[in-house]
Amino acid sequence: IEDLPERFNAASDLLDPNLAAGRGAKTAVIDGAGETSYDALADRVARMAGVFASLGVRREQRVLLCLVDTVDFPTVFLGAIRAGVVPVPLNTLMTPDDYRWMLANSDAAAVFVSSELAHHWAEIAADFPHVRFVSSGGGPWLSLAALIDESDTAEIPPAPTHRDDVAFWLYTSGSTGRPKGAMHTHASMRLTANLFGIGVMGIGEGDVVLSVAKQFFAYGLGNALTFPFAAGATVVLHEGRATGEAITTLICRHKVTVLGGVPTFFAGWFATGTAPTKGAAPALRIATSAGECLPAHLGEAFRARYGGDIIDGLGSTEMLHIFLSQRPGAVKYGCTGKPVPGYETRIVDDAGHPVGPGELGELQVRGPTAAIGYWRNQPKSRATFQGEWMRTGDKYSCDADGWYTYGGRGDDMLKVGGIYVSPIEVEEALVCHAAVLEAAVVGAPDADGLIKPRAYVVVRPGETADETLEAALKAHVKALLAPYKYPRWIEFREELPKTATGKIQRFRLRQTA
Ligand code: 3SK
Repeated sequence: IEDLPERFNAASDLLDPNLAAGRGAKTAVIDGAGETSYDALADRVARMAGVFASLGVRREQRVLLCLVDTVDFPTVFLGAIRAGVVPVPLNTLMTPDDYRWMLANSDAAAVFVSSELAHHWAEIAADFPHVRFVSSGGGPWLSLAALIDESDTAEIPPAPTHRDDVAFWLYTSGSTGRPKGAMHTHASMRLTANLFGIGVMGIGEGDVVLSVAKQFFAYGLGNALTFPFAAGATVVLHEGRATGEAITTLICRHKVTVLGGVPTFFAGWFATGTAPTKGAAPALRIATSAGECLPAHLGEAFRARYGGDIIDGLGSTEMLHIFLSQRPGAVKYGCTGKPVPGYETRIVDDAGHPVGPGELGELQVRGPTAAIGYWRNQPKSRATFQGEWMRTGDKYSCDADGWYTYGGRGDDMLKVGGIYVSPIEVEEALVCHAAVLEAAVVGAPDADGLIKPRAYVVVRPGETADETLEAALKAHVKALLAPYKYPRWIEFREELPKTATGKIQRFRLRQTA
C-alpha cells in the first residue's frame, strides 16, 4: 500500500494511465450495444462524476447500482468513485425485500437501475421519495443516458481521495441475519490487479477478457473491470444469463483470451458440448475459477482442449479477490494451490493455534486488500477482522509442500454456483408454506460433485407428501428468495434428527445427502 501515493483515486488510477500510454483509441469495453474506446470510457466516467453533483449527491454518500453488465456499469461505478461518492453494486438476482433492506441500511442517496430490473424497485421508489432513482431506460425516473449527455465534464478533476478512504462497498451474506456491507478502500482495486490479475494471471494489454461472474460480484468486478482496465486490455460484457452457448459465441466472435468462470459453468459447458473446439477459439489461453472447488476433471478437460490451465483460486468479498490460488504452468488440480504473493495465510485450530501439516483448521488470511469492516455491524466486523488477520470461515489443510486443500465450511453456509446460500434462509422460506411443518437444508453434490441445496421436509398432518407438493415447494422458494437458492431435491421425512434440546442436526443429514 505504501507504494501508492497517499492522494489516490481508484477510478483515475485505472483509466488515466491508459490514456497516457496512448491507448485512448483502443477498445476498452465491448457490450451488446457496441464498442467503447478508452477515450470514450474516460469521457463517460468524467461526465458521470459530474452527474452526482447535479443530483445533489455528495462525497462519501452511497449510491446503489442494480445494473446488468453493460458499459453503464463501469461508467456509473467508476464515475462515482471519481467523484468520491461510494458506489454499492447489488446482486441483480435479489428480491425487492432484499433491495428495500439494503437501501435503508446504506442510507443511499440515489439508485441506478437497469431498465429490465426496474419492476423490482417500483414500490420501493414510492416509499423513499427523498432518494433519486435513475434508470438506464428512463421511464418514470431520470434517464441515465440523458444525465450523462447533459453533464458538463469541464475537466473536473477527480476527487482528491486518500488511498485509505472508502471507495465502494459490496454486500455479502452470512448464515444468519441480513447481508453485511464490506467497505473497500481506493487502494484495494489496484492491489488486487497487481497481485492477482497481472501478478498471477499475467493479464496484459493484448488480452480480451470475459467473465461468467457478473460485475456486481467481487470476483466478477476484478475479472471484468479492475483487471482489464489496470492492464489496458479489452473486456467483453454480457448482460444476459451466462449460458454455455452465449459464452461460446462471445469467445469465438471477440477472440477472447482469458475466461473467468466458476465450476458450475465449466461443468455444464463440457457436459452439454457447448464449449468451443480449439479451432473455433484459438485465442483462449487461460481461465480462472473460483466460488467453489474446481473438480480436477474439469481442469483437465480444459487443458486437454485449449492447452492452457484453469487457475482455481479462493477469494472472498472481504478480501476483494483471490488470495490463494494455482499458478499458470504449475497447476495441481484437486487442491486450491498456494497463497498469492502479497498475502499470507495460516490454518488454526479452535484455540487459535497453528495446526500441523495435513491437519484441518480454520483458514485465516492477511493482506493489503482486506475490507476495513462491515457497515453498521460492529459485532460481525470484530468477529471477522481480527487485527491484521481475517477469518475466512473455511476449513483447510496444508500439506508439507505448502498445497492448500479445502475441507468444508466452518458454518453451515453453502456455495451454490459460486454464491453463498444460507440453509437457514431456505428453511425459513420452506416452513412458511402452509403444508410444511419442519424443514432442514444441507448441501449435496450433484453429478459433477458440485454442491446444491437439498431439503428434508416434514409435512403437516393431513398433507400429502408427493411430487406435486415437491414441485409446489420448489416454486414457493423461488418466488420468495433469489431463484438460485431453491432446493434442487426435496426428501419428505417423518421426522428430522435433533439434539436433546431440539436443535436440528444438519450434520446427520449431510452424512446421507
Ligand atoms: O468465491 C471466491 O472464491 C471469490 C473469489 C474472488 C472474489 C470473491 C470471491 C467470493
